[in-house]
Amino acid sequence: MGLHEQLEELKEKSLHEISHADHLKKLDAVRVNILGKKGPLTEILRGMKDIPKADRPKVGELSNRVRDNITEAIEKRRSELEKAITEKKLADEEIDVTLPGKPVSQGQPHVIQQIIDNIEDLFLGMGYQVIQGPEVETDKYNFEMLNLPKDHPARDMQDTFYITDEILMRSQTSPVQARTMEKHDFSKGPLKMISPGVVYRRDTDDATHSHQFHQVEGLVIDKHITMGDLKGTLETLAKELFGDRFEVRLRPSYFPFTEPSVEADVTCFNCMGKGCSVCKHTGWIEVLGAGMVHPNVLKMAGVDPEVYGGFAFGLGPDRFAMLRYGVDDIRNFYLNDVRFLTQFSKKG
Ligand code: 2U9
Repeated sequence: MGLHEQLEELKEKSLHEISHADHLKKLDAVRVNILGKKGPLTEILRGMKDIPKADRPKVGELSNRVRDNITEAIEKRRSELEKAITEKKLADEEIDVTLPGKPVSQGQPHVIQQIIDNIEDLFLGMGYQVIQGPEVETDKYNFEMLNLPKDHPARDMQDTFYITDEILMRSQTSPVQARTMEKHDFSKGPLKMISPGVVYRRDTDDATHSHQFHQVEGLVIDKHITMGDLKGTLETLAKELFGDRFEVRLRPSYFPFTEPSVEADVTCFNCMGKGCSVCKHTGWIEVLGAGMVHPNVLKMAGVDPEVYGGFAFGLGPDRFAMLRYGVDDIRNFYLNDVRFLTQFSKKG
């Protein structure tokens, strides 16, 4: 058989193999087989030396055409196979838009955090800063700086988790205020802050006690701050948090870090002041403690009590939440049972 016929036959055979290659790897193998160095095309071309010189250009031209035809056929087949792969992929991934959706359950802030968020929003709106601090504290900032020296009987008021003699789990958020007051540059203006956070006490957990709970404390230090400013601030807090019809009354009390000290009651939300079992028939519910910052506390933070003064208050969001939602066991807030927590979902 002449080179001419061999080339024609190779072309036919190759085109057949190419059209029957049913995936890309096979097609590639076919390509290497036919067009490779050891392939039949190279082999046929080697035979060129045995034909008359005059015939060589024609055979050369034909062999080029055969090579081009084969290459073209391979490329065509490759794009057909690639297209089929893409089509199969798309068919496999087809989404049935008529299927019902799977519900996505969305989380929400913990009920205590919701209350803290409300309080933060209110005070941020009145120009206060929200400042957080360490939960592991030193004796100095948790007690000493708050007018509770080592031998002070009021230290017995709260049992504390000590880590060493000097390091402890904070029993109040007041150390955050002490640290901030110490750093504050009063020539630049007053200090107005609240410090929300978790505090720790060595209590045995029961329905009304938890060894871990939350506090939000507030502090304002400036020239000419009076108890009237304190009462006005607490009234704004009560009305914003509970509603316009709520009143605040102050009763004398004692805290080592404030003098004078007060306890603040708000109108009972249950009977609106008429007297009921929730407020033990007084018409009032105790919600926070407060007072004018003790001169010793100011002095220890490097603030001159002759020039500056201020008020401070402390409240417990856990107690707020218990009163507001009628929760009778504080431990519910820390068990994190979703059946309990989702009852406070704002999304319903
Ligand atoms: C500085 C000076 C004074 C913060 C205050 C209270 C009164 C208070 C408790 C109420 C219930 C916290 O949640 S609770 O356990 N707090 O009664 N806290 S005055 O006084 C400060 C704080 C910081 C530097």
